[in-house]
Amino acid sequence: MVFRQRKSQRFFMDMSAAELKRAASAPPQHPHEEPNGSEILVRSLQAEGVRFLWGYPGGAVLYIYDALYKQDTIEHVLVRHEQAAIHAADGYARATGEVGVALVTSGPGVTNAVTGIATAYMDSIPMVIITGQVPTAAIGLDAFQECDTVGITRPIVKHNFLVKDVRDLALTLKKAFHIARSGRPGPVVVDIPKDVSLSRTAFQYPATVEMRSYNPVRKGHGGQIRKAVQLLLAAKRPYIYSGGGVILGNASAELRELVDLLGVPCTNTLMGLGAMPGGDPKFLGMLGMHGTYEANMTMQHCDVLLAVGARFDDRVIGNPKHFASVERKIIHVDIDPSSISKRVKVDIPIVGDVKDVLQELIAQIREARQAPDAQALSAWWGKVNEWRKRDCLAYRNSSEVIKPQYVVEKLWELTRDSDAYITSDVGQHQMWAAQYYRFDEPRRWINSGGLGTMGVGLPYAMGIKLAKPESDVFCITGEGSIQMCIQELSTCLQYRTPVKIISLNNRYLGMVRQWQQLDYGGRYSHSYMDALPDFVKLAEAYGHVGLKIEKPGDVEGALREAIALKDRTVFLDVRTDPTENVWPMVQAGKGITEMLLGSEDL
Ligand SMILES: Cc1cc2nc3c(=O)[nH]c(=O)nc-3n(C[C@H](O)[C@H](O)[C@H](O)COP(=O)(O)OP(=O)(O)OC[C@H]3O[C@@H](n4cnc5c(N)ncnc54)[C@H](O)[C@@H]3O)c2cc1C
Ligand SMILES: Cc1ncc(C[n+]2csc(CCOP(=O)(O)OP(=O)(O)O)c2C)c(N)n1
Ligand SMILES: [Mg+2]
Repeated sequence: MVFRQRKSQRFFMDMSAAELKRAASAPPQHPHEEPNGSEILVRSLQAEGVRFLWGYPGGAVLYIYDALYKQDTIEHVLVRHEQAAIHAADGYARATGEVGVALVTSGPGVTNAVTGIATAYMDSIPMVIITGQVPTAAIGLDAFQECDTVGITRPIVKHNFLVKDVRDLALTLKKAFHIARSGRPGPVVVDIPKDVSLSRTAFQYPATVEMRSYNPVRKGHGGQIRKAVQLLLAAKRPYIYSGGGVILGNASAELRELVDLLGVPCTNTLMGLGAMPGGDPKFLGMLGMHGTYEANMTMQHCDVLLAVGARFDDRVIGNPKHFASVERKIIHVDIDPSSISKRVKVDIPIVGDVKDVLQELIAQIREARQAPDAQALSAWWGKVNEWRKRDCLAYRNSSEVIKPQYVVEKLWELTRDSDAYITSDVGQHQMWAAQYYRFDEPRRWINSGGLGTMGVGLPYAMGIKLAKPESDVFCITGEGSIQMCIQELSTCLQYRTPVKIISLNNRYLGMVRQWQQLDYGGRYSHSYMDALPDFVKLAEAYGHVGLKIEKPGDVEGALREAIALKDRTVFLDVRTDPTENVWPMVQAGKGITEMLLGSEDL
């Protein structure tokens, strides 16, 4: 087997930002020549401190690939499908907080990337996607591999650029990185025609960038924060609902401090898990469609709700009329003014960065030298703990058939004290991972919430493992989802990114089957997975280890074996109960307290 000799991981990790910047300003190979657009692109990426790039070549980006060949600070990972390039860079961004960067060619390269870009957009992930374009003179002429990249991606990016002149390239890239990572983060596409990637000009990377029309607010309005403090201190039944914005804004420490300071219950959305420690007594678990009974009941019955970096998604509030049917005051902190009062009317809007705003809130509460009414708070906790007693995540384990919840619980037990990252795909397995793996830290739970894209799990894991070579990276998936990007097993081998795939194989598109059982009269239309491949052989064919697990008693041993095989990608084909459902569940159209807690509620 021939591997491309990969530079040692350490080499990249050891380079300081200053060294990367020095590489960017190194003189060109032919000093009499100005750099071409491709070299300018590479140097701009170096100036931004980019270490990894996921991509796939093609005609329109060959000059760029030539420039990549001549440098050695950025490691390019050749994926097997462009969708996976975007997902891998997206996973890297989610786990590290840095901008994820991907490179694809024009036409089919771009259209293959669309799902990845939309996935990142829906979850506000900072990314820069470089796309090749046909030469400027050929644009609009139905040229070979031409598509309107700017038009196709416009609704699924934070911003996009078509660079028509090489003299604009460095500044455009500077803007792209700035836009991607500032304010509400998001993906930015930079479309570079082939002639631009070849034309030459002087290179200077701008140190700063000013955009008159783009100035995201960081500091919250002092008066609004004061009002929020008064409301929180006067509350009898306060509740904090935090989301992906707290993770994206690196504000978990502030959230934890505020929760402790006020002594109030707190919930996280699917995207916010890890912001509060999973085992903290003030944490009520995830809320929403598959949230805990206590998290949803508390949402509906609180009198003051502080929403931080969360966008009142339909999966969270259920039927909006039911949600609005009770009186409560809502304080909403969000960096994007368009998120505020979008789905739910709020009383105190605070536009600003969650870290800045929470710090200010905490400072003002401390200054006020007041605490919420202790008696009222204790009565409120009494109610919350009553709801908690329902123990809604309890499930009946079995010694005959493997329960998916048991697999996730075991994984949590075996990895809770280690430096583990968990990715997932989309479906029932995703919900069980969210419910039964208790995330204690932010950026450890990596999944697609907004677009709900099957196929992300493996590329996410692969992207994270490259950045975190010492950490164990697990992908909890289903036999349906894993097949959407399974070709990336090949990339994992080439770049030596050993990940552990735990496929909860129920032989069904389980989440679809569950909806068909509950809402479509048990008519299981095309949700059964017949003719599945032999995943063990498939893993082996890709050069990895495959294990099939069929008995509950073998689960722990197999997980231990996979973890012990530190340097190997291991595919665990875990045959789980095909009839198991995700509980609790709020069915479509129902209010968030109208939950089904188990099959006995049917
Ligand atoms: C099968 C399936 C089932 C699901 N079930 C559930 C469920 O039961 N419960 C659930 O919660 N979700 C569920 N989801 C996910 C759901 O679809 C949404 O993705 C999720 O609820 C949105 O989370 P969020 O509100 O935290 O918003 P995010 O999409 O994470 O948005 C973050 C918000 O924070 C803001 N923000 C970003 N950065 C900052 C900053 N620095 N400062 C301030 N604000 C900032 C943004 O402007 C945005 O408004 C499910 C998804 C799938 C696929
Ligand atoms: C790309 C894509 N296509 C379709 C869907 C709709 N969908 C959501 S969950 C699901 C089933 C997933 O099956 P599997 O991966 O086996 O997971 P399970 O629900 O069985 O755990 C489907 C088809 C989706 N989310 N993404
Ligand atoms: Mg399945």
